[in-house]
Amino acid sequence: MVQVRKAAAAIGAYVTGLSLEALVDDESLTRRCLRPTSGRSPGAKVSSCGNLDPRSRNLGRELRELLLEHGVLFLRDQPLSAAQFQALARRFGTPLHHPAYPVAPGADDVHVLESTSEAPSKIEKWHSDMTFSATPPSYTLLHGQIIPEYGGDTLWASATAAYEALSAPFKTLLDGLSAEHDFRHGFRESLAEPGGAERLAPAIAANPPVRHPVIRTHPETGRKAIYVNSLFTTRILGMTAAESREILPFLFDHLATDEFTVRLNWAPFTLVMWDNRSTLHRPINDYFPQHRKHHRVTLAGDRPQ
Ligand SMILES: O=C(O)CCC(=O)C(=O)O
Repeated sequence: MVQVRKAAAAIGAYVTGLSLEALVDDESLTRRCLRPTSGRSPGAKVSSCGNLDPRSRNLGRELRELLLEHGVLFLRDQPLSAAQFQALARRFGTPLHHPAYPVAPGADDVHVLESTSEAPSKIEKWHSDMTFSATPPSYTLLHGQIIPEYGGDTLWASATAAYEALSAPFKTLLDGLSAEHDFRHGFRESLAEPGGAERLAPAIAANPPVRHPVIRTHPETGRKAIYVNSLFTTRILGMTAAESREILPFLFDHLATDEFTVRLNWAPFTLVMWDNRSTLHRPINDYFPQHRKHHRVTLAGDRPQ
């Protein structure tokens, strides 16, 4: 039976009793769920399917509803190949290309996020994915491949809870403001590496700075959330540089308030799905010299309003 257990007060839920492999893989679904019917009638009858009821072909919709409610879902023990992971992601939306990450062999929509002591991950700031884009992703799916024995956890924060905790006068000040988000800001360390500027030149040309509302309204739930992040947001437009320099760090700190966060300790084949419109996340790079690797798909979203 599928069970959902809240992981923290403001954000996150563990979903158990669910095989995503069966959801994406018709052959596997057939193998697991179909038994010959009795008597002479041809074909097979859908019967019990381990933890997954085949009627859960509605599962995509149900998981989406859970995501809207909890912001991030954690599913343990989902041994999907890159191709299966890609098929799963495609059930939730249209995968996006990322200008800076390689893709998995045979699964062009699946990006590989790999970090070793020779080539360590440079992402350690709180962010919502790809806000340097005019239409940033709605959802991200991340699938654990190589997980360090210790460290390498990821944090998520509820930008909705953070918004709702602001005072009414401060909400009024922020509502209606826009901020600038810049690819170059998020990838400045990579740009500073030897050859980095040349490698990322096409991505920079394709991603000029964009503006997004500081407070966005979720297109599906109608709930408001703070939509700035320390990785990509450079300034609040229409304010003086000094005002922006005060308010942005306040918002970055406020978003990371412990009570708005949840923390995941990964295991191989842990699968996480999150809603970028209402959450931020931050990996913790405390595992070197161990190796860490994930598969990731981001799904198309709309223009933040
Ligand atoms: O590696 C992680 O834990 C999170 C990765 C990340 O920040 C991202 O996918 O944007």
